[in-house]
Amino acid sequence: MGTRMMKPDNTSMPHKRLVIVSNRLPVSLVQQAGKWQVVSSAGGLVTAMGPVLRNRGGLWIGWPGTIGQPNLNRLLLPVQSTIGYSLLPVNLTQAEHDGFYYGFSNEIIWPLFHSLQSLCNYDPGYWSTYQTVNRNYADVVVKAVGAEDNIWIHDYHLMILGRYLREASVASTLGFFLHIPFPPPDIFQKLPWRENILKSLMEFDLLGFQTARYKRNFLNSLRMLVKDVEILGKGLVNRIRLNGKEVLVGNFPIGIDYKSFAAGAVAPEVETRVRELRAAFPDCRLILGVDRLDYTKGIPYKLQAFRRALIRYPELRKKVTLLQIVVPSREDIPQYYQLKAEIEQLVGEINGELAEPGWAPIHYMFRSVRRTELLAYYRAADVGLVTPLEDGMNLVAKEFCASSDSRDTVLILSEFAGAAAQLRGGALLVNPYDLDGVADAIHTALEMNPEERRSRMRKQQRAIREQDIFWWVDAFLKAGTASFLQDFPMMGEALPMPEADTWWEGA
Ligand code: ADQ
Repeated sequence: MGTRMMKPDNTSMPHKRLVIVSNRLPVSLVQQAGKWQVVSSAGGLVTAMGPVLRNRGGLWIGWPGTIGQPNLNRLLLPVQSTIGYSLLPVNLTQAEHDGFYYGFSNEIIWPLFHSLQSLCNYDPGYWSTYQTVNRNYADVVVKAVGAEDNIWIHDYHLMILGRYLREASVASTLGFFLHIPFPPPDIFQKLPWRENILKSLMEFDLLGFQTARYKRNFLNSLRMLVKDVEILGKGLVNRIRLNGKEVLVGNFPIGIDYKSFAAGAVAPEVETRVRELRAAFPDCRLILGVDRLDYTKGIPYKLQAFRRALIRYPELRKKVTLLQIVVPSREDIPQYYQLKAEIEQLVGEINGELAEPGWAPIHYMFRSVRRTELLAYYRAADVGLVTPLEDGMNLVAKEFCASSDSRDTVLILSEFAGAAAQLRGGALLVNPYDLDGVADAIHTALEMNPEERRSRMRKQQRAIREQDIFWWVDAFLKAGTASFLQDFPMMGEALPMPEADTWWEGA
């Protein structure tokens, strides 16, 4: 792209090797009973990248989840033949990991990019470690790649990696995808290192955001903070021109492995578990919340909105239970363990205030659950309640719909989740800060007639099925090929994309 444009990528040519770089490798090294074990991660991204990496003889670079182990390469060797692609570990010291991951990434970028700037801790030491660690990643990448490789870098941990790669004369095509939101310019500009980050992002050839809104926020920040930047193209995809270089920027909503959720949800062991769960809550409709422990997920607001629903609509008492699963996460950061305490206090308060013999309004679990169990919860529920204050996409919302076999369940979804752009035709959209509004949506969901429930769920399932995780990988990779770019009309026009009507959300 731009000056580093790739050769046309058509079927007569071999695919270029794909190199993925992310904070974590798709496997972790863990020590169990004195022995090192390689544990795979089963996330959608790993599932979707697997076939592409295998076909292209790919490579994944990242941190293997362990500190101070000198033989990382040797320990990772055996698993590579099983997964069918190569793994290259980045070694980090404890101090590097703490300043980079807990510090800069999760005490500055995470809250700021979720528009919660009052939670940021702008420690200059964190910035210095973030640069050091991005340089460490660059050192590993530089030694492993050639000019013909396509490199796809993931997420907010590695936003300045492109700069170090270019400084080391890496000429490969560099793509970057941001999994979290990009904030509006008046929030982004609070970041002391804002120009550095924006200019570093401009070292990539292709930038991907989850939604049109985040892409627009990014472009507006560029306009505001970077001199001489030109933004070309309207609507679906844009080109950014700066100092003679062109960068392509688009929005690619991440999906899930739809078929695997739909099929998994009707497996016999899940059916059995669904029956047990329903029997455990006799005569009660179930509202389900599944969230990682994180202040962006809006769990305290959700609990309060549920309390409002029980107060505004007393007929719901003893007829409905909120099953709230919270998955442990980042508990070393003060805001996270404070949040856990706040949630537990609220659950106690609400149950204390409203419980009646044989019925507690909230059933709360703080643990990670196995996939069979998760699917059973998705299926057993009548209503999914997903109310983040801000969320890049929110895969739980999509997984809940994909697992809804009977299709007559209702999703209540925050309008501030990226997923709202695709699911707005079917989900009941709410403002998570509006406690009465969410309470009313809970009531509406429970009152809705089965026909409407089914028709709404069908719409959501179609959207999630059509733009699944495989579609997402394909869409991003296609956007980075010269053959695709050559089809673009000249700048200034609205740029057509393949499958344009399903590809992009409305802006
Ligand atoms: P997350 O903030 O982690 O991801 P989310 O998209 O909801 O949020 O994904 C959570 C994942 O954890 C889901 O795939 C879910 O199945 C899994 N999970 C949920 N509950 C679990 C449980 N109890 N036990 C085990 N696993 C559980 C970030 C961004 C999101 C974006 C994704 C992908 O913050 O906005 O959607 O990346 O880009």
